[in-house]
Amino acid sequence: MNFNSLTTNETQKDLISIAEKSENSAHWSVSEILSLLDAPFNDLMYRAQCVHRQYHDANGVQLSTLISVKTGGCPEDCGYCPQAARYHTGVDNQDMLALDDVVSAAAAAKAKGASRFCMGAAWRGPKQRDMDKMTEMVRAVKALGMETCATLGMLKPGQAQQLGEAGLDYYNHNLDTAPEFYEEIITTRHYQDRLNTLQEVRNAGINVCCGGIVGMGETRQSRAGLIAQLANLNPYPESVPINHLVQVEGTPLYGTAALDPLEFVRTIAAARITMPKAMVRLSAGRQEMSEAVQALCFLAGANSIFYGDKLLTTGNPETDRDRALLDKLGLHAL
Ligand code: SAM
Ligand code: DTB
Ligand code: SF4
Repeated sequence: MNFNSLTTNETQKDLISIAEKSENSAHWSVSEILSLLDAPFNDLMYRAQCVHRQYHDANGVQLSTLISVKTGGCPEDCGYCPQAARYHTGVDNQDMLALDDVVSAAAAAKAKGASRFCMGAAWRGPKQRDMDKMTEMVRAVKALGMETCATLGMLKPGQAQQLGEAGLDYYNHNLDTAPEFYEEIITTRHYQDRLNTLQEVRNAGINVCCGGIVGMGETRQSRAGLIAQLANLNPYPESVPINHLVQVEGTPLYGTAALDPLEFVRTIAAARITMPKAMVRLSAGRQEMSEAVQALCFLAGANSIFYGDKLLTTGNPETDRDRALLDKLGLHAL
């Protein structure tokens, strides 16, 4: 399907048939998603809004707060990441946070209006002693009445189940990019490793939070390839974080040519159309984004953000600023 060769009415008809298809969670080819990304911007946004309003509160935004429970010193070589030990980024290898500190940060996030608390660790994957501490943290945060999320790297058989038994609601594990571009970004693990962990999470009955990063020098085709991978997971993830690369000095991806912000917006719209029931999170990169671009992301179907002054090691807009933006746009916290 080539949207550029169609009249506006034909384009809209085709976009509508794509939306109908998405309801049935059918298989998405990379070229179908590329057609979405290639569509006239207004048509794409219109379609994304139609899907969004069919499945979600049109003006609701879910707020998740992040904490890094184990920062730096990671053995992996992810080209975007300031926490990889091998890059000189000024992020040091730190000890794991104490339980009390995590619980008080979660309580503070709840008091500011966050509904979910996501605990991240700079590991290839957790060791058994880490699992003991993590399950304690999950239990304690859950006891505050918050949704819990963790992102700890690759999981071995049985580990997801332990987290689920402790009360973990979501596990975040990103595919990051399309399979063909993956090896240019990460060599210390494979795409299939990521898919295996996602399957462990599914089998344990934990909600899947899985997305990727754009702005790493990938092509539009690779952005389509990432969305296809996510949309074709069966079932597709409940939560889809779309991160804009935060360029950190010292990482291999520092200095990558800037992505046109409207490409980011298009990627959000494609995620919304192909994964209609998912919460699509406008994730990393908001601090560097104008309010106008963020507003377009919400219009494209993003309905979740990271809320709190920090992501894991890099900055995020101040909560007061975010509150002001939500107010200005007439959006409310879910
Ligand atoms: N170590 C675990 C792992 O990689 O699965 C969990 C933490 S890791 C920091 C979580 C995710 O953060 C990565 O998969 C990546 O998508 C995202 N991320 C890391 N650095 C980033 C950056 N500079 N810009 C945007 N997203 C980033
Ligand atoms: C996700 O997709 N994005 C978050 C969260 N999951 C863990 C992480 C963003 C990290 C940005 C770089 C940093 O702050 O270190
Ligand atoms: Fe380690 Fe995760 Fe960073 Fe990769 S993204 S270097 S696995 S902390």
